[in-house]
Amino acid sequence: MLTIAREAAELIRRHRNDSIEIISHMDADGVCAAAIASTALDREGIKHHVKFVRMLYREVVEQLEPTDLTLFTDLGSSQLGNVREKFLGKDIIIADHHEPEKVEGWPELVHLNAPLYGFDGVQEISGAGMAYLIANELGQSNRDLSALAIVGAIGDIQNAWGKLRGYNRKIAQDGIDAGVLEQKTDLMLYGRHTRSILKALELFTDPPIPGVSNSAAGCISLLKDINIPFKDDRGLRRPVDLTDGEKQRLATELISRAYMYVPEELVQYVPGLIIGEVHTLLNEDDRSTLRDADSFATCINSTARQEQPIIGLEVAKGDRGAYHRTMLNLLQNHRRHIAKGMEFIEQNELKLAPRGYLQYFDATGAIKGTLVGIIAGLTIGHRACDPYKPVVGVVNEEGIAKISARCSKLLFLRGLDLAGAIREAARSVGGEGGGHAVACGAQVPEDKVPEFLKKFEELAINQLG
Ligand SMILES: [Mn+2]
Repeated sequence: MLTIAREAAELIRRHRNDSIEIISHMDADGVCAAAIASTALDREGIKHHVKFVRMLYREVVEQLEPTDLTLFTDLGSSQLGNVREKFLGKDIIIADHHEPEKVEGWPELVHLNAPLYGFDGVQEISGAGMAYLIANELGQSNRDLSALAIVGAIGDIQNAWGKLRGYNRKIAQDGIDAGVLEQKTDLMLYGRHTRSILKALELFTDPPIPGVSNSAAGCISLLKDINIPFKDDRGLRRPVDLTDGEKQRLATELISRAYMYVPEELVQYVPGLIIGEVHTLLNEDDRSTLRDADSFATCINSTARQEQPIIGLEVAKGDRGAYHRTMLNLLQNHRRHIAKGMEFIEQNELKLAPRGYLQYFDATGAIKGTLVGIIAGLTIGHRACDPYKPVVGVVNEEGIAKISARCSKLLFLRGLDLAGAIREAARSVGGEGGGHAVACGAQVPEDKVPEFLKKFEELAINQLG
């Protein structure tokens, strides 16, 4: 694979005075991938453009104008047929980790694809990681970009096992060696640097902790019980402010409480969701939303979800001025939209698919198609929901049903792969689907939704045996 990365780097150098375009996926991983490639090109003094697309559907590819060299990052492989029609005979590089479509390449195509070289693109390397391999071949000084590759991997939930695996570990080690990344075992509370310990606990819902998740009062009394002050003379303490001893006491307490309600067959996976590896970007301010890799990924994701990936790109490339401020505003907007979406969940009961395993909601008109996945994810932690069953959200827009599915990481650790199931179910009713094992989506014709749900549920049940 590294030989191909070197080939890609050489092709870029050969085109150094030509027009170059980077086309990347409009999600956190894709934005990080583009930021890595773009920074590496900047450092070589190579001019280029960056563009983002959601998917390389045929009509999207038709709109693209091939330049002297096009670099696709975090997409391209799984829609190689569409790309081929437009780019056959053109110099292009594809740096992707998605399963490749079985379509013949062409001599001018440099196809750097993880599964093609025996690497696991679901678990072990992301699109940003693939872009990093090329950057690394362009110059050893690009090793600092490994931190962004880890943000991309986490954006694609490649740390769902509580730690990075495979090639991602190698990339993280580059970041540690370059002094830009710290990796350590810690409580996996979201917002380690930016939230109070109280808020972080209250919002922790996977797995749900009885008396803690969604309970502000419960969090106060829990901390009191185990003798952890939630504030000090500098104000509210954050997860990172806790001493090692305090963290240990808290972890023990959270794990033992979670055990009480988790179904027996899932118990063994609980500690791995509470304690795991966390990644810190050492060049970011201690209180910045960009300090923690997971939180960094959320920031970038919020720009992509609101169709402003260029803002995320500039922030990922290092802007801490105007773009960064815009990003913080987008993040706030994003949270407002989410809060509004959750009101819908509060007011409407979840429905059940025919066999009572899938829980779903239809939020047509109430939630935008681009947010339905995030709302489905938050619904898992919500009291009206069975957290040990997947949640599906449906929004109809112009005759097309936008569907998202989420499940607890516990189910995934037990062997549920929603992405595989949703892909097959969508295909069976003439739609398309895919994504990650715990977070995926599909588009199907609106009138096929009941049929789709039935099929999806069947496939999910079969996976768990
Ligand atoms: Mn990706």
